[in-house]
Amino acid sequence: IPISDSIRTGIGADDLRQAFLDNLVCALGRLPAYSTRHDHYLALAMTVRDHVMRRGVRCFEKGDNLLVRRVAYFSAEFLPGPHLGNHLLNLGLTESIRKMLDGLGINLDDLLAEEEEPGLGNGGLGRLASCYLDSLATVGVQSVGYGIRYEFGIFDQTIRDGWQIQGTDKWLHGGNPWEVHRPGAVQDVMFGGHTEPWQDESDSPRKRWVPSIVIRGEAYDTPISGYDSDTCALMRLWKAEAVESFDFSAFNHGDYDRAVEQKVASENLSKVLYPNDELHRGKELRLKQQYFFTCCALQDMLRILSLRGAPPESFHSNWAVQLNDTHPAIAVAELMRLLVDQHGLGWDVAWKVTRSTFSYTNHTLLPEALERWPVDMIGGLLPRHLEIIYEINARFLDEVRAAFPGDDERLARLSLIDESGPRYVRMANLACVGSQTVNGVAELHSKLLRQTVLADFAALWPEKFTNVTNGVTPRRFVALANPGLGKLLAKVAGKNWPGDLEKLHKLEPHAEDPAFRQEWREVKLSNKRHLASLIAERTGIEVDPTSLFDVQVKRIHEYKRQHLNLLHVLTLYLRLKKDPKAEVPARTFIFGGKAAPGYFLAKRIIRLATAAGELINHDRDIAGRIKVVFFPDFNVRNGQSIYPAVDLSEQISLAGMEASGTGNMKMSLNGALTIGTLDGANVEIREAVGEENFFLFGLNAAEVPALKHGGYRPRDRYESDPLLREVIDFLTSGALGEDRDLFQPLVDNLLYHDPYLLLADYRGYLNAQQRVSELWMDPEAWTRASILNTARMGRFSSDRSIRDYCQRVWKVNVKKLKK
Ligand code: 26Q
Repeated sequence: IPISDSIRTGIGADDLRQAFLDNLVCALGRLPAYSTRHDHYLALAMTVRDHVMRRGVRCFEKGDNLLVRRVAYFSAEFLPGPHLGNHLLNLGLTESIRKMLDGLGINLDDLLAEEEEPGLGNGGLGRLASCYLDSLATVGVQSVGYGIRYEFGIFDQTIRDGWQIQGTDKWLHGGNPWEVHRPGAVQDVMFGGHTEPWQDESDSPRKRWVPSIVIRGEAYDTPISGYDSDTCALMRLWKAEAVESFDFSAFNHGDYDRAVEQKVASENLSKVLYPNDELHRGKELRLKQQYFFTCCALQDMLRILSLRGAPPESFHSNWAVQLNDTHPAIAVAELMRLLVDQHGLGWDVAWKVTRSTFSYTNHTLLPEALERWPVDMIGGLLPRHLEIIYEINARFLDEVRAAFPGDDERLARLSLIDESGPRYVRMANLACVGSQTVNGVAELHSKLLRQTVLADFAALWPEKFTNVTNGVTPRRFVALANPGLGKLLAKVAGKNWPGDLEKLHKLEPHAEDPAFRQEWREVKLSNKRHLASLIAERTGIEVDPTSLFDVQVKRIHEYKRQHLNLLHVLTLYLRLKKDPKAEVPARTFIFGGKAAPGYFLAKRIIRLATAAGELINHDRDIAGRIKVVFFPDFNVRNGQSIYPAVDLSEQISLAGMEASGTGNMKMSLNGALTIGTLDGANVEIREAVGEENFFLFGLNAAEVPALKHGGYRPRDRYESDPLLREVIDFLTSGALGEDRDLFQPLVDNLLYHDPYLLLADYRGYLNAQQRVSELWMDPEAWTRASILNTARMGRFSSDRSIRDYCQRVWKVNVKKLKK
């Protein structure tokens, strides 16, 4: 049966209108006269989804005919952001849809505002996964993003009395028009029980897993369109359900309570996203989630393989799997189990297939973030996997012994099992051993990975290691978020710039043109006006759109050093109080980001930002020359309103701590200048935009361990620097609210531990901020630097990252760029 065209996916004005009204009436059952804005949003989303689905189905058919190798991106998190506007941009339908709706008296922007974003991730890692699906579709790679359909995503943040309050994310409550449930793609997932030996027909010894629990995975598909492309990626998320036979057997025996309990326990598996990033706690439910989705995904991939008529031995030529950090690393053992136990392959063949399938991306050097699971927990939940992990380990350690005879310490470090105390399975080691390629996410990070956490693996297999610097999609974060800038870019770089971001280099000569600079400033100012009105609406704070917008938005973490930023804010405040004539250009400090609910100091940092705002924003002596805003509920949608309005991008993590950062790229692409350390991708951004267009400060990654091991005493810095002493004392002076003890924990941490070396970098940061103020007072020079930032950031498109992965990691072909 051919995939035909129809009115449903026509692009003429009448087709679009008919499709929209049909969806409103036939699919939603609404009387147009009584329909609500939300109904209109749903009807439009369904109309647009039809277009994307048709592409998706055609593209899948082509991939199967040509037997192309597909990419499966395994990630416990995705943060796609609102879909509607993005699809319209990708399909080139924005204007015709707007006109069609106008004809019905409906405003497109109102409908765009109706969409709830899927907050199925914590931050950078989840957003990166979504940028990559966008780029996979754009550069024409067949791909599936496999993950979990959390019923409750990352919490909603509100600020009450200056404190973060967590609310429940209810993204599915208004209905989700973007997903399609696929009852045909259901999978069973086993847990618990024991294993037992058996013999097959040829008398070979085999193992069988007899589980104590089975849970069902239901597939929900969300199509992800590409820009100017007929390829479409798929995000396939798994929802946990009870297996009916199980409840019914208990139910039939009259054990109603047990049946219900079983059902609830099963469904709990995909209920909620864990809201902590960068801190690993050995929570069993989290391990269940990880196994659940990778097990569903691998079985699904084997099913698709057999639809192609290909044997399981050819798994790796049909699929490349990318592990987004170690969260899905249990998949290495699971694929072995499926190939050996279910499909009867010999160990050696299965191991070759497995190792040729997986690649592993590391996103962190923080030791507290490295995943380890108690051996007993894995043994209880996944007894067969523990056996397989032991077998992989035994064979691997034989290999190591041959390469490094007698080196027992090395053996202990490389082992998949940490035996230094209670025994743990080290997921990063499992991922390294089971992968073809291992990469970090920025040049510096990849280098440090090879030198520190994964040094032993890098010594063993240097050729496995590579770097792929992160990127961001210019569709969502420039074209959609900043249409004013988009228009300007189209004029000088051609209208296809979002599909070929290196074209932005064409901007460079225009940096010298005063008339162009004027236009550039007007775009920025208008974005800042828009953000100022959002700030007023959300916080009640009035800010001056002509002031310097100094922005730090990202998860709240000590290593990201939002509190260093706040020390600067308060230093400026104290200076203005003492010397009202001081030449301090007007600035608006904007903070945003969620703190993990159990992260005490992160919550105090938020409280410090709001306390600084309460004090400074109302101080008559300051008269609005500086303002401090905490923008609540930073997420993808809010990011799209914030990034275009940034003048100064704060990227001030302690060197060696931020694997890459991606907000740094989003801001600089939108014409912000960066104040930052030599950390993560900042290093490459500075190289790209030119050191004269970047405000550098701080220790570098080599100096950090040197200082720490040399007996760093933060208290000495405090004693010897009067400005520093003044500002630290101010925190507990009572001026920041009646409760003097509020910030004592932060102060104690800084004075007696200072693990992220704020006091060491304080002076350098102040000096860099002084240079910022000076350049800001020369608007022409500032604008020139701003234009050059955008012009030179083309290499940070996620399209480039994906091309790198295709070449260096997955070995799949991509479309050539159009001339
Ligand atoms: C692990 C185990 C149990 C519970 C939660 C987690 C968990 C969840 C999320 C651990 C880590 C994360 C997220 C990490 C993350 O977002 N890392 C960021 O990844 C970005 C994309 O590569 C980088 O740009 C950032 O530098 C890095 O911090």
